[in-house]
Amino acid sequence: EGVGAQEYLAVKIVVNQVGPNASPELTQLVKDSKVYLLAGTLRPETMYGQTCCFVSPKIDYGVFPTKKEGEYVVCTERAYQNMSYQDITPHRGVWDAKLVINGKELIGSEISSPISVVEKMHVLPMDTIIATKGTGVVTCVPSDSPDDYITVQDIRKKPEYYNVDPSWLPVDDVLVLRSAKYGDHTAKFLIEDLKIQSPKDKEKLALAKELAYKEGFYNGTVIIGPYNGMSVVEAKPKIRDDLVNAGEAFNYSE
Ligand code: A2H
Repeated sequence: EGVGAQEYLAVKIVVNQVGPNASPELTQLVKDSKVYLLAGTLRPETMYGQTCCFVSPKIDYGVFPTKKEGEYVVCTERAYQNMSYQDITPHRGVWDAKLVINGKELIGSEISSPISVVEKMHVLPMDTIIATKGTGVVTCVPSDSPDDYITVQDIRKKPEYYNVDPSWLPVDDVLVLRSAKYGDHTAKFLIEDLKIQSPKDKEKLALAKELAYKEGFYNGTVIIGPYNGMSVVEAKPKIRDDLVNAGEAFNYSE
């Protein structure tokens, strides 16, 4: 664990329909209740550009109750346990899951996030998700996250290797931020500039992530939505608050 607390935004992504790998229990729960994937992000200002959502086929997730009757969120037990001490869950210090599922069960699910420009999205696999960070669920913003961009590219190259139906892949990237250094498609710029070939190029991806983050935050401008034209520094808390006030996200720290 690092020093101090990291302020995450947990974004609630609606599961509309399960994919081909879902168990009968998960299928039934999604039919009868509201089930959300809980994506942990540090970049709320990019959420207009979500095009899919990633889970890891190597991670087990819990489907946990929220404070609302008949509503559930999917995340790692570790994340939910953490939340259970932040007055976010029904009972402090209680983290019993309704269901425990492997990430594979979720892949191919049909999902949506009201703030995203893309109406119908799917769940895709990301092997580099770390079980001990965030919620274990990563919402995909290929315009501004080098990790997300290269992961989608890799799946596009060899969908059969990933067991992904090509129709689940996002069509176009949605451009949301502009910077003088990297233009309107920061992730693509950095992936090409640093010649990153695959999600396994760890060191280069760490550098790309660092460069993207700094430029996006300090010199970025929003180019979409209600804050079009505003600096990222100004718009970031506004977009975060809008999501929280709409009930589509909540803050938590870890
Ligand atoms: B970010 P930090 Cl547009 N494993 O959200 C791997 N990556 C994870 C994760 C996990 N368990 N949990 C969260 N993340 C990702 C948006 C975004 C993010 C953009 C650009 C950069 C970026 C859309 N994906 O992250 O190591 C999540 O992706 C780079 C900083 O704690 C989360 O924010 O800084 C970020 O990594 C948290 O990683």
